[in-house]
Amino acid sequence: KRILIFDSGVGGLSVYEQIVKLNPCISCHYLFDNAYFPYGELPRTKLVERLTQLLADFMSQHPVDLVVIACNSASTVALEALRLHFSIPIVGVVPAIKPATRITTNNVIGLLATPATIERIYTRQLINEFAAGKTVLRIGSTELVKLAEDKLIGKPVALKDFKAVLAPWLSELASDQKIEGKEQLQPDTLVLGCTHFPLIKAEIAACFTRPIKLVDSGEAIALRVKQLLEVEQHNPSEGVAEIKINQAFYTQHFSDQQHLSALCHSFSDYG
Ligand code: DGN
Repeated sequence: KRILIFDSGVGGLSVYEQIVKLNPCISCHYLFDNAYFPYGELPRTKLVERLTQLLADFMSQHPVDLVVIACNSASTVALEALRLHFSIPIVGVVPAIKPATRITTNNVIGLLATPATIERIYTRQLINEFAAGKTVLRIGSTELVKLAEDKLIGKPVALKDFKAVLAPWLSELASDQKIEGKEQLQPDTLVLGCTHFPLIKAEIAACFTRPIKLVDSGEAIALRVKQLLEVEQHNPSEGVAEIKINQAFYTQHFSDQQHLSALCHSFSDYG
């Protein structure tokens, strides 16, 4: 079985890692759209159009059985359109709000994502549906995405830059946390709502002096891929071959045995 994992940058590698752990026999293409990075800042119509073209173009040359949109910024806005356009299963990655509601003990959850994911109607609906009665605080950050990219290509990253982003959640007594004279509780659980963020889990955790739980969607996605591929084995898909366009994007094929660190190496070589 062959799958395509897609992101605008290297963030989807955190999802790739979980997918191959649970599905060791599949073979993966990893496609990332550097030309339009970061996706968090693109308008909706542009993003849908770009994704549809890229995927169609790629799959016309490399047929796959399933696609994972390993990007919350893209999945929260384009999933429905992509599922309508393509006939193979398309799995999206969205913030793990629901699992976080089962993990929090003080009922305060912090959602950390790109500014676009934070603003999406889809994200608001997730919160309304699954986190009723809980407090969900939000930080949207492109800076953290850049720090994750830097870390992966081996550039030094400083903890103070992470702390600057997470500052609103680092102090128990910050005056801006007071609501009607009452101190608002700080999150005890953070949802990593961007696929870049599991790659900087250690740095995020190191910013906190209190115990903090970090939740991401990687494992759930890996499980979903496994279920869908099992079904697919009984109903083989035809693959898709649609419009052929000629746009600048980077693509590389990896064998199933390669590990994340080897992949990252390939990426930095790739430029
Ligand atoms: N990794 C993407 C996400 O999960 O939202 C964000 C990448 C970007 O384009 N900023």
